[in-house]
Formats: sequence, structure tokens, C-alpha cells
Amino acid sequence: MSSLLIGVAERPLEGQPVSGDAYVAIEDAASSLICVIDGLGHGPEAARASQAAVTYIRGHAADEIEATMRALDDQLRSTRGAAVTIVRVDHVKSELQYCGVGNVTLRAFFRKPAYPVNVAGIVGKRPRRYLTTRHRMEVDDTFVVYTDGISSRWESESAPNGTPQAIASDLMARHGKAHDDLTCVVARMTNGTSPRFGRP
Ligand SMILES: [Mn+2]
Repeated sequence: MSSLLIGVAERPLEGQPVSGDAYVAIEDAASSLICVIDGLGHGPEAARASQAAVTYIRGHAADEIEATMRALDDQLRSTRGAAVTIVRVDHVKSELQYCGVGNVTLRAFFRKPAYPVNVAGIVGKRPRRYLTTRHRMEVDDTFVVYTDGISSRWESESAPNGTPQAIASDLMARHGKAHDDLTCVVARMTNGTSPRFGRP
């Protein structure tokens, strides 16, 4: 069975003590769950929205990802709301499942090309619809999930090299915006049953 090797780069908007972005990365024997959340705006109120999402996701990590997304819309109703992307990698089926609302983006560098898309809207403000897609993911396939604190200019670049942590750090250094919170999670499927999770 496979597992994911993960790298993370994150920082708040310049001058802010807290980030309005957050992420969750949870792995068990059969699957990995990765979520990236961008609370609307920045500062403590944005962080309140994203942390509410983190708390809910941690308590419901085994649920279907679209069910989690729908539940988050209720959970975040009393907050500003957030852009949320939820990814589950099923290591039994070698499949990536994807559900995204708002402008947190996933870019896949897969042997079998994958272009998952987000629907418009704000989680917590009743998005009009939800969409879950499934994509084949193989060993050595890599994906990047990032908030809009990373400039979309990097999307014209070809597949990045190096470890997931090196890729995440490099994207933040070269394409991070000073005027927005930033979170970037990079994950690569590796062989082996022992999960290599965290920040190598
Ligand atoms: Mn943002």
C-alpha cells in the first residue's frame, strides 16, 4: 500500500499575528485526508472561521468528503465563511477524491493528467452546489493545494522538482504575496505501508 509524503509552507499576512488560513492532514492505514481552508479576509475573524472548520474536520475525518463540506456550511454559518478544499487519497483504490468551494486551488502533477475544479461560493454562505470528482493517483504523483496567498503566476511553470517540503518552501519564497495569508500543502504518493506524514 502507498502513503503520502507531505510538505507544508504557511505564514500570515505581513504584520498579522494570526493567519486566516489553516490546513488539516490526517492519515490512517487506508487513506489520507488533506484540507486547506482560507477564512474570508484576514486577522482573528478569518482565523475563527478557518479554525471552526479544522475542529469539525478533525472530528469527522472518516466521513464522505462532500458530506463534510455540506456540514461545514452549517458549522461556519455564524462566521465570515471560508474557501475550503477537501482531498481524500484512497490508498486501496489509488484514487484522489476532490471537493472544493471557492478559491483554494489544487494543481496535480500526475502521470494520468487530472484537473479537478472548484465550484464558486463561500462555505458558510450556502454555496449553490457541490461537486466531487475522482482521479487516478499513482506512486510518485504529486499535488499542490494552495490558498490565493500564492500568486497564480506559478501556474505557467512546469512540474516542480524536489521533496514536497522543498517544493512548498520554494513556492512560498518565490510566489508568496506579502498582502495575504498563505498556505501551501504539497503531497506525493510513495510506496510503503508506514505513513511518512508530517513535515519531513
Ligand atoms: Mn486569501
